[in-house]
Amino acid sequence: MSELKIRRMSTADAGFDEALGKLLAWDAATDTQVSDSVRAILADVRVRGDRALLEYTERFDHLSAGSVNDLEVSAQRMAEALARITPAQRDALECAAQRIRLYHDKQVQASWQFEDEDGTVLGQQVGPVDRAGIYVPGGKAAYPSSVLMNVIPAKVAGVPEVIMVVPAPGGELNDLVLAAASIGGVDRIFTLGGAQAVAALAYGTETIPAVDKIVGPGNIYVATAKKEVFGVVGIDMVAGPSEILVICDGETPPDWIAMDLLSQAEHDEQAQSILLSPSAGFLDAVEESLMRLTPTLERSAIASQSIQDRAALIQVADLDEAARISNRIAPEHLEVSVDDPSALLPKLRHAGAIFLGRYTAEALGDYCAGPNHVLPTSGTARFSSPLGVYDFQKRSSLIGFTSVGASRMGKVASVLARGEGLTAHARSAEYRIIDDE
Ligand code: HSO
Ligand code: ZN
Repeated sequence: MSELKIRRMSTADAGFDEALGKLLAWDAATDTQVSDSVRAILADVRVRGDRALLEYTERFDHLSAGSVNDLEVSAQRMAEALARITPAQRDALECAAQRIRLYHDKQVQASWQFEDEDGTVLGQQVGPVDRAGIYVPGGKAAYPSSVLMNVIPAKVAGVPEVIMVVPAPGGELNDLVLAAASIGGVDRIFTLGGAQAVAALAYGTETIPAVDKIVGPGNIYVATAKKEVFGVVGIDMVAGPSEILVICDGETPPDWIAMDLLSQAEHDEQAQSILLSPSAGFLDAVEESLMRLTPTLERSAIASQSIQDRAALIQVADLDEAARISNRIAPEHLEVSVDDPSALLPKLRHAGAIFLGRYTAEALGDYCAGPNHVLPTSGTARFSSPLGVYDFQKRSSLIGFTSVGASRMGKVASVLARGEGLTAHARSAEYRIIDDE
C-alpha cells in the first residue's frame, strides 16, 4: 500500500453520529454457501463419525491417517515440543500461565444454601461441565496465548477432561501451541480442524468423545459450525474481528498510542482501532506516528489495510464526551491513557476489558496480565463478558422442604396450579398439606 490514509473525525462535525455508525458497522452476515457446506459436513460427521472425519482431514488438511487414533498427539510429541522451545519461551509461557491461573482462581463460584423460617433449604449447587473442547486455529492465527486463555479457566473450574483440536496441515504443528497446551493442562489433543472438528466435539465419534462446551476462535467455517451446534453443546461466543478504543488526554507519547492501535490492527484486515482525544495536535502526532511505524511491522500489509479501512482518529470536546462515545461503541479493549483513569472509570459502562493508565498497554493484557483475552467484540460488551471460569461452571438449584414448609407452600401452589388448569400439579401439592394447620 503506497500512502496510508487515516480517517479523521470530530464530534463537532455535522453528521458525526451517522459517520460513526457507518464506521462501526460490521457485516457479520454468514455466507449461505458457507452455511450450506458447514451443515453438510456436520450432518456427515454425525452419521459416519470417524470415517467422515478422516476423509475431511485428508481433503482439507492434506493429512491422511489410517484411524482417528493416529490423529491424537502423543505424550512423546508433547515432550518434544516442550524440549524444542527456548528456555525464555518456556519461562514466559509459565509466567503467563501462573498469572492467568491466579486471576481466574478468584472467579470460582461456590455453592450456597440457606434455610427459611420453616426449615426449608434453598440453594445453588455449582459444578464444572464434564468435558470441554477447545478449538485452536492453525497457521498464522495459531496463538499459544489463546490456548492458555481457553484452557486455564476450564481447569480452574475443575473440568475433568479438556480436549483440544488443532488442524495440522500436512502434519505440521506449532511447538509453542503444544507447549502452551501442556503447561495449561489440556488432557488430550487431536489434529483436527474446521467444521469437521467442531462436529466431532459436538456429536462425538467412535474415537472422539462428545464434549459439553466448545470454546475457542476459528475461521468463518468454524464460527458457523459453532453456531450450528449450539444447543447440542454450549459455546463461548461467536467472536468478530479484534478492536481497540483508546481514550487519551494527549499526554502519552504518540508513538506508544500509535503502536497500541497497531497492536490490534495487525491481527487482521478487519480489526478496528479508534483513538478519542480532545487534543487536535495529539491526533496529528499519532497520525504521523502511524504513517511512520506501520511500514516497519512484519504484518504491515494487514495492519495498513485495517488502519485504512477501519481506523479513526476522533477529536472529542472533553474526556466526558469520550466516555459517552466509548459506551456507544462498547469496545472489546478500552485503553484509558490519562493521568487519573479511576476518575473516568465510573463513567465507562461497556467494554470487554479496560486498561487503566499510560503504562497499561493492551498487549500486556493479551499475554500475561492475568485477565482473559477472549472478550466480547462488535459492541456485544453491552450484554456479555470476558471468557471466564463461569463459562465452564453450571448451577443446579436446590430445594428441600420440611413437612411444615411443604404444607404452607402446598396451599400457594395449589391455588396457582388450579388457576392454570393443571390438576395433577395441584393435587401433588395438596397431598402434602397438613389438614389441622
Ligand atoms: N488481542 C487478541 C488476543 C491476542 N493477541 C492473542 C495476541 N495474541 C484478542 O483480543
Ligand atoms: Zn492481540
